[in-house]
Amino acid sequence: MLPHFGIEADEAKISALGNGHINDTLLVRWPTGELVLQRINTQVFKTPQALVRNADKISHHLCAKALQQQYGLQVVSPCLTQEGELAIDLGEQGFWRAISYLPHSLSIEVVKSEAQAEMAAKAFGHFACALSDFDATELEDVIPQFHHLPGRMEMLRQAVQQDKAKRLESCRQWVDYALSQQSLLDELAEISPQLPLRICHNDTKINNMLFDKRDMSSMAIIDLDTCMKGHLMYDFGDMVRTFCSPEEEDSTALENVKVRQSIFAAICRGYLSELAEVLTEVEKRSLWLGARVICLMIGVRFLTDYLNGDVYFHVHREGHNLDRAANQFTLYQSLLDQEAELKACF
Ligand code: NDG
Repeated sequence: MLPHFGIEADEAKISALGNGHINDTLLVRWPTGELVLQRINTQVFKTPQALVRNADKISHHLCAKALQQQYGLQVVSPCLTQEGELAIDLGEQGFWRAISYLPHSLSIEVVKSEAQAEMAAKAFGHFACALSDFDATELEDVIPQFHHLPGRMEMLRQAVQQDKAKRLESCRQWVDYALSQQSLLDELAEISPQLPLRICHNDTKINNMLFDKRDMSSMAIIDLDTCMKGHLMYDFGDMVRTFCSPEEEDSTALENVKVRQSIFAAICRGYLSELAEVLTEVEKRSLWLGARVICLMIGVRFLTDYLNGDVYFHVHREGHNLDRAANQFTLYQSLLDQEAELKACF
């Protein structure tokens, strides 16, 4: 597929890039250039053309803002094919698109300090702010009901019932735990209708923010693929989920998996420094709920995929999805255990 992007195959050096669970991401370097190539997982993204169109619109909007100097981060932009398209569909060989590579960029898996957390949260807040005047009807829903806890709980129940991979016995404890958190659904049902729909990133993991490796300043927000209309509490929640734990998402050292209060406070400071004027009072109140929902929901999704036989998330070892689920439920429980202290950070 390289020639479609104007690259001579025998001149190219290709290496795997990042730690994504869904798409295959490659860094391609050749004597006169470099770019990032991605094979979109079309099992997950059923309408990949809509995905590349969405990402293109978002990056255009951000580039325009950068020109007006209202957006201080760099923007990853699509690189068109030789045919002038946003992607190339090679059937059995995959649906491919290319995006610009930002030199000197670096992604991290675990937040090291409050300063790092605050900087990244500020960058995600800045991103949301820059998109606050983007016409939401321009974006297509690439994964309908993506952050929809009731639907995700239902999928877990179905997976339990079907027990396709015959794994239920090995994870019953976690299934019971997840299903016992039903009261969160009532809280959600009460608050969700009061929240405005905004353009959200929807995957604000720490590794979706690039740092400049020369001075570790914030450089860019990447992975625009799940940008859709939604509630900002989930973007806040995904930062809490991925910044606050001192362990990676799949670590089995559960005794270390907990929410670091100082990092939580740093996220609140950074995010609200950009968005305090934009968020409604109800949205501000919803942030605490967003943190709990996201941690529980990602645990539910990993557990469901484990029961279904690892058909959604890439796995690299036996029981990988179960390890991830146990880790995320442990983090969720740590949020509940520290409720009073964490709520005091807002
Ligand atoms: C992937 C998921 C994201 C999830 C994350 C967990 C999609 C499209 O993995 O939702 O939170 O690390 O499912 N993306 O990025």
